[in-house]
Amino acid sequence: MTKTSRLALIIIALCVATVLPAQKYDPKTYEHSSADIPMRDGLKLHVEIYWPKDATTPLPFLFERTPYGVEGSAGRLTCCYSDLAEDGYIFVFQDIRGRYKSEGTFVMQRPPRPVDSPAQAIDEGTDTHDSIDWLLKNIPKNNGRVGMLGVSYDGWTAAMGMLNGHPALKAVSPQASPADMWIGDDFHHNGAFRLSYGFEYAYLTEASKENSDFDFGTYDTYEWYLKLGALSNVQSKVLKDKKLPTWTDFAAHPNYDGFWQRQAMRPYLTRVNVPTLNVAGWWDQEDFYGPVTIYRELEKHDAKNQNFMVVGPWRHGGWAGGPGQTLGKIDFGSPTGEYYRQKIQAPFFAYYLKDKGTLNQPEATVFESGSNKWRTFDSWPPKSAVKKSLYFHAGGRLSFDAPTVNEITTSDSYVSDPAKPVPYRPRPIEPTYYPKGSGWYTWLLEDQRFVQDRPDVLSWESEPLTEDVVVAGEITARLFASTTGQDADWVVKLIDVYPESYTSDFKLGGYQFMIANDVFRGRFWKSFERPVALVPNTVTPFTIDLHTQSYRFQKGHKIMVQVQSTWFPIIDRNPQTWVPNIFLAKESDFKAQTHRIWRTPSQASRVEIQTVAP
Ligand code: PG9
Repeated sequence: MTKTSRLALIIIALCVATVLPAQKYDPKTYEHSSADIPMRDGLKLHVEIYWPKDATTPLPFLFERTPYGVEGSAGRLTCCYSDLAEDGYIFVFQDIRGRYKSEGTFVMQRPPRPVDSPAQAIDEGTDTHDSIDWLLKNIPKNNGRVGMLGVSYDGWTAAMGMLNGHPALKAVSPQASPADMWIGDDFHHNGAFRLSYGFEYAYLTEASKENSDFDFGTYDTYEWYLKLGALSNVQSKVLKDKKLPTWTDFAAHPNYDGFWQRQAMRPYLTRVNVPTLNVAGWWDQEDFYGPVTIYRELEKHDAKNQNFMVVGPWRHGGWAGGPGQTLGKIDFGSPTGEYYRQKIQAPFFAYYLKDKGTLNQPEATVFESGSNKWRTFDSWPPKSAVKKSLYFHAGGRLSFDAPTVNEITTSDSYVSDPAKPVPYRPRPIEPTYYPKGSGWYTWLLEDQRFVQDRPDVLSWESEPLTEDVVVAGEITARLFASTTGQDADWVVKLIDVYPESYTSDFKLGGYQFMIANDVFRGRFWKSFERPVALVPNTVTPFTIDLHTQSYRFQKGHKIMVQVQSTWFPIIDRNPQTWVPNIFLAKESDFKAQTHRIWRTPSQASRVEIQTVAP
């Protein structure tokens, strides 16, 4: 924080001191106690509670529920919540059911109980409700209001907390909360299984009551997963007699069936009636689909205009602590995380929980990377956004002009071999959460030149731009593709190619910076519920949601699109022959196939972007 902004905060704090006892945060000024709170079914959930000992007026609660253990949560007041702590709250951190010191059984993303359930039936919503009831009655000097926040799993528990709408719950900030684990968050994207994340996370949370890392016994997990072979070997050769419920569920539910649909948040969000600050990071390697989807769904019935969205240039949770100025090799020009915590998050909770100030929260606050500026809009995507298409052409050219009958060739092809998959980040690929450092956190910002010359990665590149192209809104790939096989994955990446001679940072000359991406498992092109085999050598249309962005491609830069069919081991290998369930595929089912991307006037493969005027 700069001296001036620190001073400004102190001055604001002094101004409101007559109303509320705001104080400069000092960990020593907080008291601490623990409790085990009884739930409606008699089981107890453990909490750690911190409150400012010198508070002279009643304070609201800020409540976070986590599967990751609450011991030592005092550290969170320093690393992440210091701006909130300066304002003064009663912080409560809870171990969710079945984790660490809480009783009961952990269920990965336990779906909400049916509406006609008996009174004793539990879910994360009832656990939140019962905990809030208890806190209001048992913790002295509270002002009767509660806020919830958290990142990722903790963001999801905050979102689930809003479904049961305890009347004291007055403001919620679900941050990077997953919304649908099959369509677009941690475990699958468009039906393609996120192998390394799914396996390692299931082990982390289900191998025992407290976190435990799987021991690969090797540094480069690319090698380990490749040697593993077919997915069925995870149970038979790795886990053997050990059962991880989530792994069993992955294998039993390869399609978008009732299991995943019950867990997905979209249908439940109509129940929400509480101010909501949705937070996401443009380079979130875990849950970007979730927060944007939650915002969008809540917006459909936001009659009171109390549903907001903030997206910054962050990795998963990158806004929660630290300055947030750089990520990987990219410098975004200002401490965006600090800005968010001081100027957006703290005022949001202070307004709804403490009646402090007026709320000037715009509908959508997005960081426009490239120009590196915060922008605000009264809708997202902006109403003024205009769709443009980046078409693929012969000779690896990309342009805003559609292909004509005069193109020299009408398609590009490559052989994709499941035995030699394209790494999703440069090897060695450390275990996802390797404690001594892992490229996981910044892999979405890797320079894509590391794969550009592979024969199984196709690239189309524009001429240097003669003026800025400003993306604000949705990005969608429309591929027309055929394969010699019966299934294929399609990975599409939209890339900003920096000029070769990049004077502001010489090391970034020619950098291929991925600004949007995703994978689509071909068998689901007609239906996520009922996959079908692709017909060999037949052109099929695939629509791939590359999500939303706010990005300025600057004059002199080039735009590139890359297409490939493996992204290993974040995505499992597609056998490319027809098997009803890839989790049961045999080694012999995996075959190299030739894939072809078409670019004729009637089958014009392209990436559509929503743009606003430069
Ligand atoms: N991405 C993690 C997660 C959330 C919810 C379910 C499963 C995984 C997390 O960071 O908490």
